Amino acid sequence: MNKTKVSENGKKIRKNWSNSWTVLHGGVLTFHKDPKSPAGASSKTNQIVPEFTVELKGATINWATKEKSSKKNVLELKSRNGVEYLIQYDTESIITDWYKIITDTIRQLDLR
Ligand code: I3S
Repeated sequence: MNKTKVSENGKKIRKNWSNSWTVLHGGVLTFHKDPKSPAGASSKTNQIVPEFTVELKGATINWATKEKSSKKNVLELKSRNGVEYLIQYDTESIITDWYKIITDTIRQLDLR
């Protein structure tokens, strides 16, 4: 998916969209650099490098409004510690699946 951070502690950050492989495990969303992109390619190994993680406990997820991005199929993820991300993918069925699984995960974590 494509993702960018948009704000941190209420402060707006300049968008920097980049492509990543996304894994959800144990209530944590991890973005990995695409190993095929120059940023993800390692000189010695073929490993998929983790870029950053988002703890879903206490987070919120919504479809982003048009004002947030001109791209289609954009999700807005706000972490409990006040960092906001946009997540985007052109294939609607795939981003919709992510929306559902992230929503369900947040709900499950809130029940604990
Ligand atoms: O919200 P903005 O400022 O329209 O976001 C666009 C910019 O971040 C732009 O980069 P520059 O900061 O170099 O202008 C990005 O290339 C665009 O992708 C951003 O807009 P979208 O609508 O694609 O999220």
